[in-house]
Amino acid sequence: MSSHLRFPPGFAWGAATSAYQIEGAVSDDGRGVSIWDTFTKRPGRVVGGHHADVAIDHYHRYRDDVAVMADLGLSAYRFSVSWPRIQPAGSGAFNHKGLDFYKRLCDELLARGIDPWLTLYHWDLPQALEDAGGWPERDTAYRFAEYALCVHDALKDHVHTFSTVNEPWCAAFLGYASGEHAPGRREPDSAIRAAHHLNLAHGLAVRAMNARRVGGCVNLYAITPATGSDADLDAARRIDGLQNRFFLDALLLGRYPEDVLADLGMDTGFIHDGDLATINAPLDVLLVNYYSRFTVSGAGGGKASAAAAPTETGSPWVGSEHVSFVNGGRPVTAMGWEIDDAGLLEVLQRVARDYPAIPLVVSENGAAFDDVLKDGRVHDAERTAYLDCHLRACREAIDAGVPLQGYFAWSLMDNFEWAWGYGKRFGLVHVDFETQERVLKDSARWYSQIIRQNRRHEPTDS
Ligand code: PNW
Repeated sequence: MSSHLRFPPGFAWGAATSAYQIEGAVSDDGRGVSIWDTFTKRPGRVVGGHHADVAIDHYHRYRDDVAVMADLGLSAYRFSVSWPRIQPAGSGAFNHKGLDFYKRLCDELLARGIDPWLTLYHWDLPQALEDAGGWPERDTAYRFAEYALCVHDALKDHVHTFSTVNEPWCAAFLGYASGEHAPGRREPDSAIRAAHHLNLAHGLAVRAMNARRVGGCVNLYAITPATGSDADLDAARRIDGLQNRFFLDALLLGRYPEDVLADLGMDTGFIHDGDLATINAPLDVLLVNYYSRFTVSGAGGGKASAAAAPTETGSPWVGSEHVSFVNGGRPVTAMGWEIDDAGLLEVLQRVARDYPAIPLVVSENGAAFDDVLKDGRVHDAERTAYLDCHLRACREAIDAGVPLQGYFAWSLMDNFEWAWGYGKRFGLVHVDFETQERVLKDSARWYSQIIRQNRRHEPTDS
């Protein structure tokens, strides 16, 4: 078994989740309303009309869930804090009961030797801030920095790494351009403003917190032109620009890519002098979420978006709506996402090559498959194969000199998969959404062995 899946001592072996996808308990202990609470109640927005009022009840079951993590041997757990639990109205009073939940969670993790990696924003904006205009409004970025400072001050002694905004691309373009995600607006120009304000929120928060260890998080794709034609090369440049460089260049170089701004051709008066210097705050680590590769064409003939949305949506590709996504011929997951571990190696090497040196972690990687629970087992060999080949890509990246310091499987447990509801299972751990019973899938057992082989020689583990 995988004898050469060997990683350097101290490598973070993790799994990831996010608050809205797992917690439930949407009215407990003074939590306010988030845009996902509102969005999921609107007809036609989420498959099956699913919402996450209960989700997988992690808010009440966190002790058992941490015990599962300990069983797996995880050395790190990446979770997010629900902003409306901490600040129900998005500004003004902080709710100590909300902070206490995350303190209890961190205490439990630390008692089990698991490092808490805290994400401040995984898409659950307080509804009151959306009512005031949401991410297209500059003020939201300032509100975020206040919230971040509060969480930091309350949890700084508990948390290993703070990260700011999970996947700003999704929050901006699925939330405000395609409308696939909350708040479900289809306003291309607002989405660009949202993207900038999410970047600004990141920079303001990093500077406000002055945390011991802080990171930013981006979701990166490998991108290939369908052919060598000028139209396809241009399509690849555009999609790479919007998906990858708009965020990487801002966070790590302190500028927006000129070609992307030119493609957009919009008034950029909302980008103030000094914003990019703020955004380019020094980071200790970059969190990279990686799932797939896009093959793109400028000649038409493909789909309007790679991640086939389950509901009626617009295009997330502001200013490049003509680009189409074609079949790259690889096997796909239950999401229809092509499996391409070479893309992960490519993405990691690209960041290491094109940007100032910064430690990296793969902060999400994983796959949904049509799991079957039978006799207390889930034989998800496809997921194991997915994790195995992507971990090999991580190993190759390290061999090639990429400063990769950890890997977080998405996700620890089956959960609420956004616009897809409960129909797509990404977990290492199977969850019965009626009884809330947790069962380790075969992939979890396999991952656990890999972790144990690697951690055997760690000083802290002996
Ligand atoms: C990420 N797309 O979401 C998120 O960080 C997780 O919360 C989520 O569960 C996971 O990946 C699996 O989907 C994405 O359409 C959602 O390109 C949609 C897209 C990408 C990432």
